[in-house]
Amino acid sequence: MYSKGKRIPLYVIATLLFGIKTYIVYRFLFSLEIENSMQELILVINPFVSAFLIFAISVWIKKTSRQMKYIRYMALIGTIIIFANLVFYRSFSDFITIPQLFQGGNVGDLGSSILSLIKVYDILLFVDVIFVWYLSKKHVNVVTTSYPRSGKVFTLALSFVLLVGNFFLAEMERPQLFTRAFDREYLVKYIGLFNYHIYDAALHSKVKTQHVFADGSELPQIKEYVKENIELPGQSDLYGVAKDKNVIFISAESLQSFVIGNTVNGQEVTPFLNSLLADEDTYYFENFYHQTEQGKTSDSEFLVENSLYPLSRGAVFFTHGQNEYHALPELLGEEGYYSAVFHANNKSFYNRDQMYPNLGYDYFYDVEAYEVTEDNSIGWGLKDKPFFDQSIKYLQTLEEPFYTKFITLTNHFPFELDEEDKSIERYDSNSNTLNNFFPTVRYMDESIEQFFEQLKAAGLYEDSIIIIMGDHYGISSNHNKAMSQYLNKEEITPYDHIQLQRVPLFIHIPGHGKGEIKSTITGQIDIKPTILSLLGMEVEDDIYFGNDMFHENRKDYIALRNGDFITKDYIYTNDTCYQFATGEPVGESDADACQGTIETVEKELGYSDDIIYGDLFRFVNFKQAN
Ligand code: GP9
Ligand code: MN
Repeated sequence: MYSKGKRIPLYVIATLLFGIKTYIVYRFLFSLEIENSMQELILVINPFVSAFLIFAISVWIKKTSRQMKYIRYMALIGTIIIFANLVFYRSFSDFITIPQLFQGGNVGDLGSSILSLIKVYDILLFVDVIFVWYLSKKHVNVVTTSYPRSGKVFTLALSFVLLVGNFFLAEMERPQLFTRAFDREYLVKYIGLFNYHIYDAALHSKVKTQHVFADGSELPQIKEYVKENIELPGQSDLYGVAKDKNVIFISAESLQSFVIGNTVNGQEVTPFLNSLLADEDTYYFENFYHQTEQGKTSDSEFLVENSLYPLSRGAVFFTHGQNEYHALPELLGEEGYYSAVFHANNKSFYNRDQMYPNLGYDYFYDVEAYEVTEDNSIGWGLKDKPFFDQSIKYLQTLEEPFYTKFITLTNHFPFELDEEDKSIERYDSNSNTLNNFFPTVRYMDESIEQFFEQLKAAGLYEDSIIIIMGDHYGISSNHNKAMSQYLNKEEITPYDHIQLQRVPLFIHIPGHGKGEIKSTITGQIDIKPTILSLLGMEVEDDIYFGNDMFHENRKDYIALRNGDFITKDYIYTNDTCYQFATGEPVGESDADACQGTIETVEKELGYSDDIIYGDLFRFVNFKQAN
């Protein structure tokens, strides 16, 4: 019926359509940074290479119906993978990893967030699938392929040649792409989403084996590194100022430093926190960076409690919740502190119900401890004001001294807020996310102010120190255009992007009287040693990577999880060394300015990873604190 000449193999059609679609998604829906024409070329090529690799296998399937079925299902599965990554990307500016998939529970809990991440036009992603489906059912004779053996071998060889060519170009443009692999965006950009997932799967099984084979032989080297590079001689001036006091730690959801002291529509965004800037009992660190990755809030918790880095993939709370740790709640517990976390979310979110006892927490007041109604909740759940309100009665029953952590929730993407809770107007830009951010930040600011008052009324204030920390960014680089408008900048440069990773850190010590604004470069890795020092506790032979933030001789860099870093003189990101003060790239004469720190940071992150992947603390006999 059909002449031979009219045949167009379905695998070719599917490759072309799928390739074009993938390219469009890369180019217009993921905000991948394209720096030169070589990168652009690789980005055009890799969708077709991956698609060809997947669909061309079908030439080996003899039975027509099976061949057709294989192509249709591959088109469907491939599209679902793109779609899932797209939804994930809209929230996290990142790509899915296998450990993230095992956090399925979390995704379910996202609820309204998920819906706001899906766009009507996403349905267009499935148009080619439907077309391929139709051809494979209705025009089987035109699109089916039956090559002789040599044709099959040729097709297979061609797909490998294309793949190798793609990898070759990628490696040329980005040496060590596969070995360093700090950054998933690079991988997707250079080898494509599908090859990235294969790479991720291989990495994941490597992690699993690492645990089995670790025997602690790396420990002496790591201990030596900590002794030589991290441990500091003597104490800071603030050593012991909060001896025996309660510690109240507030993890402020998605709070970034750019709102502090700033206004929107002529109104202060955070009047209460701003009042602390000038407060004589408060230290504010203006150059304090979050160091989180995919595990967001839980990564910030991990940094705070352990002074270890979270992982570059997945949430370490989830992937390594069973490990041995030597965390702050445990150490404080040895000194007679009672410890508790207050957070009105499901206890299993981020595996907290497993991780908290493992870190040494005595109690977790999760959502079950709170009265949550339709009226007092929004977005992710209980609003911050009723959250603090309802927490006070529990706090009053705790044995003192206590170490407590309060994790707020209202200022979470997509930053929903009831009209009655809005004290300031939304911003006006092309990003609803940024627009809505300001009123919810203000709401959180008010809730913290109210909490201070309640602590005073409950008689707990005087005997406590209160630490307020932003957990991670709330506005991702997807909103750079709106952000540049808000910040009155022409564009958000890679340097600006790093500076936007600053989150507020307040240390409030009632009655202290010496508070000030500090510009020391600090980060979440420093919280554990800082709290220990404020409480006047020395822990011998601990293994950690941060320093007391008040110590004069502290290490002079803060490493971000992707290997970027900040020192008082330089910011290193995107393979470029920028002057800290001006944001200009360093000149020729200073070309190597960042080199030494690049190596130290890589080593340090590597050691931290070794500890976690190998569960190395199971081989250490930590001494008791004294
Ligand atoms: C979840 C809350 C938010 O309980 O801490 O987590 P995030 O999405 O910010 O990582
Ligand atoms: Mn968070």
